[in-house]
Amino acid sequence: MSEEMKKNTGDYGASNIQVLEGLEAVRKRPAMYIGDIGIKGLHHLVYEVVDNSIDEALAGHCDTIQVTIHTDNSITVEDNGRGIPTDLHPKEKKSALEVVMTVLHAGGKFDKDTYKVSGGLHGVGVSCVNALSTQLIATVHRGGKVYQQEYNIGKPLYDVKEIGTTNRTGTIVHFKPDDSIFIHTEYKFETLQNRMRELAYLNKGIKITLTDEREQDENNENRSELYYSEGGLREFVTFLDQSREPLIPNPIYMETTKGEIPVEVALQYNTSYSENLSSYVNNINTIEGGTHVAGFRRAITRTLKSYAEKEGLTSKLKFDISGDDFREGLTAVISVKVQEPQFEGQTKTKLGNSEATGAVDVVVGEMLNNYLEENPKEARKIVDKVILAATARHAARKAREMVQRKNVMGGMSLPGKLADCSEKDPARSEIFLVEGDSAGGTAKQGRDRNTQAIMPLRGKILNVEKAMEHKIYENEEIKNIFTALGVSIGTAEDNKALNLDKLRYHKIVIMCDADVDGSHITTLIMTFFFRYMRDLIDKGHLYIATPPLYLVRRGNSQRYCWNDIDREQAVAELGKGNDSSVVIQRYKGLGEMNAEQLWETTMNPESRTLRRITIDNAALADSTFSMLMGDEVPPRREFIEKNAKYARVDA
Ligand code: 0RA
Repeated sequence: MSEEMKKNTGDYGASNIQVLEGLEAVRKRPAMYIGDIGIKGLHHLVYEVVDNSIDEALAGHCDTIQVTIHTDNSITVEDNGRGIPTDLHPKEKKSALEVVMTVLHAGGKFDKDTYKVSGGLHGVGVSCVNALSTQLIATVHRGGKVYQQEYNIGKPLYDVKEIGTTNRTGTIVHFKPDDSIFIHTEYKFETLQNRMRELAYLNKGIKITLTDEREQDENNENRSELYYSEGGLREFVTFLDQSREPLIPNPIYMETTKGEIPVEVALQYNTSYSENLSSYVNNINTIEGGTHVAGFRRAITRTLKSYAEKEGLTSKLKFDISGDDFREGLTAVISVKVQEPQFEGQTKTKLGNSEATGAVDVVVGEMLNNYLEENPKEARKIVDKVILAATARHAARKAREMVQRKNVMGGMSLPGKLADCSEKDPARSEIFLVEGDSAGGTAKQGRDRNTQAIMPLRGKILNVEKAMEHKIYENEEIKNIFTALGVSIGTAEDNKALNLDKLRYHKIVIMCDADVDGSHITTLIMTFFFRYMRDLIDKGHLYIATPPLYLVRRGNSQRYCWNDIDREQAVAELGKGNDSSVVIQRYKGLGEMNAEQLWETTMNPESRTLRRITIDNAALADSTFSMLMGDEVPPRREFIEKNAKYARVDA
């Protein structure tokens, strides 16, 4: 403890030393508390602070939360709640505000009335944010007065002080993440936007605004968006399905509390063939599902099945309807609040509390049953779709078995189009999926044949978003991808799990032209992987190559450029003193590069940039893919360039 600290905060007792040790632990192992110290962890700080305000709102004391990104990438979160108490904390003998800000897990503990169910994934509290910030200022409006305390890496700079009077209440937390801890310190509007939007849907009635002071529009106004949902999850489902065609007019919706567990569910059927299920526990996205999801599935299957049987709609079927058939074209969001959630699974996003299964099962069962009874026309549409799914599943199984048989019996007969690498260790092998035979040819000449395999893909591969499953497995290009990668799928109806044991390459790189068609094809291929080989993405095997957009030349000097800013810089530098004779070549296709250029710019592991595809938010990725693959033709190129929600720059 420094002399200065003693001076500033007066008498230091045992509890102070514990506080410092606690915050020291956070700074020593930040990843243990906030997940990582990369872009995710950086954004996590905001979520952590916002979660406290959400709790205050859920307790019924707050309806407005404002989040601001400042020009220096510091953040302010402001709410109109009761304000964090500032009176002396009896045990700690200091202001409650200071305790909340400096003691790990101190959150709302001393307020027993607060129904604390929100909280970040790690639920670590605002003191962690404080420990990881070079500056944090907490301002509280409460009881007619304004109080303030400021901290540096979690340590108070002075005791809580009164700085004025006020006629409102609320809490304002302003913090600047410590750039000696975080690898990235630049906030992404889109990332915060996705979370704030999600929170607004999950907690109807709360107004959340997000303002970015780094970006102004033509009127010199900061970029600012309001997220507010009156309808809660039914609006969330409609949002997720915005580019799909609904099967019934409105989502089926229910909100109630069952055995102390608040349950909110909305579901809609659409004309697509994929399932899009998102689940939340205490506002946390349970990516791995868990007991609440199990309850949901059970209820859907049981209720629809008994309705269909009761109505005599299944009597002519020669095979059983399986659980999967009830889920085709189903978009649903489930949100439960659990007092003491048990999180399990690899990423701790799987709910373990067994009581959630029954609660969700009962709620969904009743809601769906009522709906079916009251809406026979819609009920019939849903059941018809289920029966169609069951019929198609039958055909798909046959088709899958065909692919499988060829893979297994053919003794690894690789596709003729594949130019394999000589390396046999998958960890050191990569495969490039290249758009078009001609670019494929160039890539074959340019590659390192020891470690790089090339597989040209002809034309547009099937749009998996629009095709039924059996069609997918009948598609030549898709069969080739399965065989080349050495990936198989279980043929048993209850086990369509991907088998990656024989995966032949640990890096799978999509390489397409840098034009509109190319990005469309990239998206098609990504969608295919997302729908049918999701595990490959989750395990980090899928990448996008980034060919340059320009070559700037003057005499013997040349420079490749990946964007317009680079290009202007290159033109300025190469043209120095003499602005003539600088030539800019725009690469539209891979085919415009020779083998050497392609190697140098796009394939050479020493100099290329690969983007790894990651899925941060499956529901959003899913609706994004649907949007991209739907009938409208949005600016796909821009979408991919902005390396949207799911692509991340990799070495
Ligand atoms: C505990 C008790 C009370 C308020 C809060 C916590 C509180 C915490 C945060 C964090 C961000 N915004 C917040 N708003 C409120 C109030 C207890 C009372 O007034 O009786």
